[in-house]
Amino acid sequence: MKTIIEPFKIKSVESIRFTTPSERKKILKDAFYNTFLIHSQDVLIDLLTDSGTSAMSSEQWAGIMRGDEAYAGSQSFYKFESVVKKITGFEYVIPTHQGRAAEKILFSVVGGERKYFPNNTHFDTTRANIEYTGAEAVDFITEVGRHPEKRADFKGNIDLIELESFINEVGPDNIPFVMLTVTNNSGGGQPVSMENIRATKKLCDEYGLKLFLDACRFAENAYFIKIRERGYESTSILEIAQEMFSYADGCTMSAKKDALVNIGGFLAMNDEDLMMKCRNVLIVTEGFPTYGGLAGRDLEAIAQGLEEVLEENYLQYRIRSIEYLGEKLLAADVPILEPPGGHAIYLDAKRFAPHIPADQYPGQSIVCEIYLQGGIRTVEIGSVMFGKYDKDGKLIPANLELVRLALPRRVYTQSHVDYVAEVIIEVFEKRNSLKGMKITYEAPILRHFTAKFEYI
Ligand code: P71
Repeated sequence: MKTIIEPFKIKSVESIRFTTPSERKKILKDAFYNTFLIHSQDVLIDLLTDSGTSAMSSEQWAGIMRGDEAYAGSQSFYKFESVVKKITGFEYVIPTHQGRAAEKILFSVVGGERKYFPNNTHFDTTRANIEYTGAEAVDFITEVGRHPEKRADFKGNIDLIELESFINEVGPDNIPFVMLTVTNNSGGGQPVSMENIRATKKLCDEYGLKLFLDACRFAENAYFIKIRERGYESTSILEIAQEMFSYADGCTMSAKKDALVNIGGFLAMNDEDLMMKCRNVLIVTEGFPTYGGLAGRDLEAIAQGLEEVLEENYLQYRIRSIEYLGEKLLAADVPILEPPGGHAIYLDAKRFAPHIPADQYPGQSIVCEIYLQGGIRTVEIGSVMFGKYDKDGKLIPANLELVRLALPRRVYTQSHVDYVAEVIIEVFEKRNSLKGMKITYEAPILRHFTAKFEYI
């Protein structure tokens, strides 16, 4: 087989800025060792997130010019709505300015004290929006999904046995719906199989529960189903996505991922009563139902991006780029979460820096060293992001201590990825000199965005 190439050519470029190691030392200190606080001009390669960082196509930019900016009944809305309906099959589509706005609206309607929302693994904003209403967010990842070193095709699957016993324990009346995050971001960008989605739907039906998808990376999930699940080899990505959504009653979506845009999201569902309640919140918080916190041009770009993301050449290149980085790191014995996920490589900080205990945030220490070494910005997805405290103020660590290298879509080329691998391998070679860290400031909610750190 020949090299899988980027299925695009570059029309417009953006310079990236080189810094020296001593400059980076100062920059990192001034940012309190939190990569969210570094200015992007001080970053050479930005792997902080794949969210809102995609390169748009010339067709999307053309859509930006075509955007209809009417306050009500914009043409761009109807175009957006028809693409979302084609893919998801849901009756009602509510545009929002990003994924968490969809979550905020939905959970403010269905959440509240003594309510429970099971998921394979909630991402941080979903968990935060649920907990903000007083409800509880609970994760039921399968056993294999808890082990970064174990390979399996669908490590994003929800554990249906645990889910069922939980439903019986708290009672189905206290569960407004079950969620599945495709792909499972906090668990390593791992896909959920069609079989698991179907079985979750069946279980939900038995208890009269609804099922919602957190669909941010639905196309990457669909591609994994195509290449890994029996019976889908010759099914199109669109048809796979349609089947995935057919088992659900609704979805939340951050268009900043698989809709290949820089801003946007939506909420979609079949239940008319629920939609009306959500729409009322939308009008108060986001805007009129035909723009929902976005400009008409944003809706055009999303509509076009949702078509492009279904192209198989694109998804093959996308998934292969991540796998390529993973292979380079594995060849140098760098411990990563296996197999590589859909949008990112996750370093396994517990094995990378075993001398640093969880309450000294090994992932954060690795994140800092990667920046110092090569100007690459990554993010900790471990006890900084998901850690909690017990009543004595002792850290309850996250299940996994990970460092995420998220690849923006269509932005970096193979030589960028080669450079990233070289830097990570250099950091790994001097791992024994990595030092533990402590938090000197933290906000009460989503602390990772603004936390300040120091070396111990
Ligand atoms: C990611 C993000 C964006 C992010 C969020 C928090 C800290 C760092 C970066 C956002 C997601 C997501 C899933 C599965 C909902 C959202 C919220 N991910 N569900 O991975 O991954 O979407 O950002 O549009 O509000 O870097 P939003």
